[in-house]
Amino acid sequence: MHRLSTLKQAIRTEAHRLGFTHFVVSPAHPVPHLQTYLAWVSAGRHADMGYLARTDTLAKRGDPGLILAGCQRVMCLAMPYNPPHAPVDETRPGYGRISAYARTTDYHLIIQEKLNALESFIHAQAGEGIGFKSYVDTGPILERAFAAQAGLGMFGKNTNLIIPKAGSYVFLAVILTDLPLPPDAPLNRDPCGSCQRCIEACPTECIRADRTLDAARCISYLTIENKGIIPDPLKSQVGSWLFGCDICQMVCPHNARAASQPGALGQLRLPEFMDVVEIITWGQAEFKAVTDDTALSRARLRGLVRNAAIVLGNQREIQALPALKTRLDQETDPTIQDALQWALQQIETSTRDG
Ligand code: B12
Ligand code: SF4
Ligand code: SF4
Repeated sequence: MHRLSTLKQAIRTEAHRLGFTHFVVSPAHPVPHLQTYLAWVSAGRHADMGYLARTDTLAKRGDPGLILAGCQRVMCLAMPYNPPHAPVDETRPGYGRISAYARTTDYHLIIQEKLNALESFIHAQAGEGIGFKSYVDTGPILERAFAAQAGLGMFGKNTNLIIPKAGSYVFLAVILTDLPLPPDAPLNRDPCGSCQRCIEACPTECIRADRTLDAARCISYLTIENKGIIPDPLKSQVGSWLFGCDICQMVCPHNARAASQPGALGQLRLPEFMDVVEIITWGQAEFKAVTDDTALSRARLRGLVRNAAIVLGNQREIQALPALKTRLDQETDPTIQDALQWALQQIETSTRDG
């Protein structure tokens, strides 16, 4: 036991050196809050994110031993990213907003490399025979639930994991292992009390009372994961969000003092507001040049052009009419055509009425 406590401390120190600000260890069994997850999926709240409901991934979410034979612990790590700077209601005509997490080189790439380095460190310390499987975001594992179970933070009403004093602008990562490191205890506190700010501020009212989301209505889902047409009533709720949404975190008092983070995720590569008229004119080459190796590449060109049109429609941006019309003349993709037509209609109606 003593040897494992010493090893755990050495791993924590190395994790900090690699840029993770928090490191805790959770037992792998039983899986925390699995029933909440299963009920969420059964109710279809995962929208079109089919990977969340596949039978094989459901089984793995229920038993980390199906991912790593003999899995005993889930090491949970957090790495903060730069918070948004402009106020929550700031709109810049002709510009769309991108969520704070997406402004550096894609965190999946950076953090996975650091997880590999941490695994190598543990192998060097404790022997090559130790089993690992690490994930950042993309694995079939309830990252937030394990992190909460080991006291890394607490679930807020906005469903994000909130770390005391640090807030929620953090990425989570996990390393499953067969090494029986001493586990950490949960915090067992509610970070919210009577606060409801995120629920009141969410434009699409998708935050549910049981601390889950109706993902189909969340702007983050609509602008990133949803590959098809955004329903008209939700288009207006997207506001100026070009990629992702930070509103429920921006209004959260736990993030009031979130500090700019130096270093671990590298330089900011994208601005907080991007020129959406320009994006309307983009082809694959321009898209690739700007978004390569950033999280924005996940939306693909068609997603980003769709979102840019919706932002312009919401802003009633008259200057954008020529670009929108030119693109519509050339466009063959029905999802983009729909967004362009909607934007033109919004702008033309407002010009007529105003
Ligand atoms: C699918 C997904 C989404 C979906 C659905 C989000 C959701 N809230 O369910 C969409 C596309 C909308 C999304 C959006 C965002 N996401 Co996302 N997403 C995921 C992903 C891949 C799975 C989440 C999931 O399983 N959801 C289903 C719900 C039911 O499960 P859950 O989130 O674990 O929720 C648990 C709690 O509700 C808990 N619970 C319920 N009641 C109670 C009560 C108590 C007291 C407790 C303790 C727990 C509890 O039980 C649930 C089951 O574990 C995770 C990575 C991962 N593998 O976990 C990232 C992840 C959650 N996303 C992340 C981020 C950064 C975001 C965005 C901020 C990005 C952005 N700026 O646009 C937004 C935030 C939106 C929001 N308010 O949640 C981070 C969150 C970091 C954090 N501090 O929490 C994660 C962990 C990725 C990462 N590795 O860093 N995301
Ligand atoms: S990310 Fe935006 S749309 Fe999604 S729950 Fe938070 S405020 Fe609502
Ligand atoms: S805004 Fe208030 S209710 Fe929402 S997560 Fe933060 S503290 Fe909780």
